[in-house]
Parts: sequence; C-alpha cells; structure tokens
Amino acid sequence: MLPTTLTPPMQMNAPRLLQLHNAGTYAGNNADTDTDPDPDPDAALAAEAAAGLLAKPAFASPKFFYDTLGSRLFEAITALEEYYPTRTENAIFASHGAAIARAALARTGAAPVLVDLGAGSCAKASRLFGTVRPRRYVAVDIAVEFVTQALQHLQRENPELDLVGVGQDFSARLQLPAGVVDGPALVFYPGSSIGNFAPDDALRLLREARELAAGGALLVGVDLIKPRALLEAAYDDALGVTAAFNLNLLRHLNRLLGADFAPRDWRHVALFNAEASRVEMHLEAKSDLQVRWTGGERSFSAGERIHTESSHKWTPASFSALLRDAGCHDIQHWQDERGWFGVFLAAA
Ligand code: AVI
Repeated sequence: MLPTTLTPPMQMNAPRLLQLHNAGTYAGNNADTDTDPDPDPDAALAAEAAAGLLAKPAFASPKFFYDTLGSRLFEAITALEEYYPTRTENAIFASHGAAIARAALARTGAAPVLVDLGAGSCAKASRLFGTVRPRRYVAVDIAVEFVTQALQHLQRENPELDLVGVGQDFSARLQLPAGVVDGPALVFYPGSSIGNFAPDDALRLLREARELAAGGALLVGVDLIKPRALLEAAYDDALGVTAAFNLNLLRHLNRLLGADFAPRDWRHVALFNAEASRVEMHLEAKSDLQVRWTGGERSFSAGERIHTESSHKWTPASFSALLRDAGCHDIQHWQDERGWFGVFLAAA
C-alpha cells in the first residue's frame, strides 16, 4: 500500500499509478484508468494455474515464479557465477551505454517517453535517465506493490521527472491507458525476458510494443545461443538457487490454489532443447503421487513433469528477423566480445 506519510516533494509530485486488467494486486492512489480492472485477479490466476496442471503434459506459467520469495530468489540467481545474462547485459550497457542512447535518440527524437516493460526495481531503466533524458518514465509490471515502492524511491531521487506506474500482465496483451504514451516512445525490455515467450508470442508482444512506440524505438536485451554446457549450468547452478526458484513455484501454487504440493517430492530439471533453441525448466515427480487443490486433483507418475519455463535463445540474425516481422526497421545491436548476449535497438 502507499505510505500514508509522504514527504513534501512526494505530495507535490507523486508517481501516478494506474491499474489495468490482468494486474496481480493493486495498490494505487489514482484510479484514472480507461480499462476495467479484473474483478478478481486471483481467481483468474487460480483458474489459469489449475488448467495448466490438468493439461497433458502439465505446465505452469513462469509468472508463478514471482511471489515475494521467488522475486528474491531471482535476484540471487542474477548474482550467481553461472548465470551470465544479467552481468553480461550490464557490461554491454557499461561499455556502450552512451552509443546506445545516442542511437536510440536518433530514432525517437529528444526526450521520448521511456516505457519499461517488467520494470521491477526500475534499476536498469533508471541508468538510462542521464543519457536518454526521458520526459516521462512509464514502469509496467504485474508486481504492482514492488514497482510502487521502486517508483516512490525514484521520485525522491528525481523529483522533476514525470513517473507513471502501470500494473499489467502484458504476457497476455500489452496495452497502456490512453494518454500515457503521447508521443514517440522508447520501449525498453531488458534482461532477456523476451526469451520467456514462445516465438509466436514474442512476435505478438514486439508488434504491440512497436505500435506503442510508434515513431520511436524498441530497446531489447536478448540472450544468444551458446554451447549447451554453459546454458544448462546457468539454469542448474551448483548452489541450487535456480532449483529453489523452480520449486518455490509449488509453494506459490499451494497458496493460490489451496493445493498440497510437497516441494520435497519434486526435482528441478533444466535442459537445452537444441531443436527449439530454448532452455527448458521442469519439475519432475520423484515418485507416483497425487496432488489436490480446491476444486481439482491430479495424479503424477514418477518421472512425470510440469513444464515451468522456456527460455529461448536467439542469434543476431534470427532476432533481427523477428524484429523485422514485427514491423521494425533500422535495426542495430551491441554484444559482448564472447557474443553471449545482445542489446537490440530498432526503429518502431
Ligand atoms: C527472467 N528470465 C529472463 C530468466 C531467464 O533466464 O529466462 C528467468 C530465469 N529462469 C531461471 N533462471 C532465470
């Protein structure tokens, strides 16, 4: 919830918070939205989770990783030796940030609206403030309370900047309230989260992002194909943090669905599916077992899996082609010297 005691600068210039359909939880002060909020987002999420558990093979959307503990475990993953994407993307921005910002502004014009998809702590986008000098920063995230806190902190540091938070699960559809983007935008999607979408869904999201940016640009962090051993180690680290992150999804489903998953009965599996060019994470039943939840149940045989995440890996050529299919042009990318990660800029 928003704090009740705001400092004077916050009262004068508080971030605007908008709720959209599909938002997880909402803690906003200005309900000036043009879209009906989901009447019971938890019930819709529970129905979605139950449908995945009943499917053959079973699956769970990776969004169910990110309860409070899951978000912390993901933060821990980004610090692991084996998990190279965050560190490599940061290094690309450290080396080429000024050139990336110049190239972005050449496509958007000065002072674009900066739209940050999956903003989280807003840390990555805020590093662009000095060079991109956006006239408005729009943080979009399903984790409304988390992003609210981040925006309040940012507003204290940047009292002049127009900040807007939008609670939305854009994995279903990216559409912001009218007026939030009122000119050329730079739509920023870092962290290789685009890889968590199947190629068709990634194309749909990039098309929606391009429409949103209209006359501006997209800036997207993309994980690139590399040897299997490096990929599998990144998703199955020696300390077991990624295993805990995967298993924590079961605790989240227990709360959301009233289910009785025992995480000890399941093992973490991470494998590179070369044909589909993706790392897959699964939870595998260690023995025959029965899982019950409110309004449903399912038996799993030993070795049966729940597919929890796919993390698609691209080449510079295949991702550039995807951007072109989405209607983008003037595509440019920067990568680290090992060619492990790419930051792609494209005119929208
Ligand atoms: C958020 N996303 C880009 C991460 C990835 O690499 O696909 C999530 C993750 N899953 C396991 N480790 C990290």
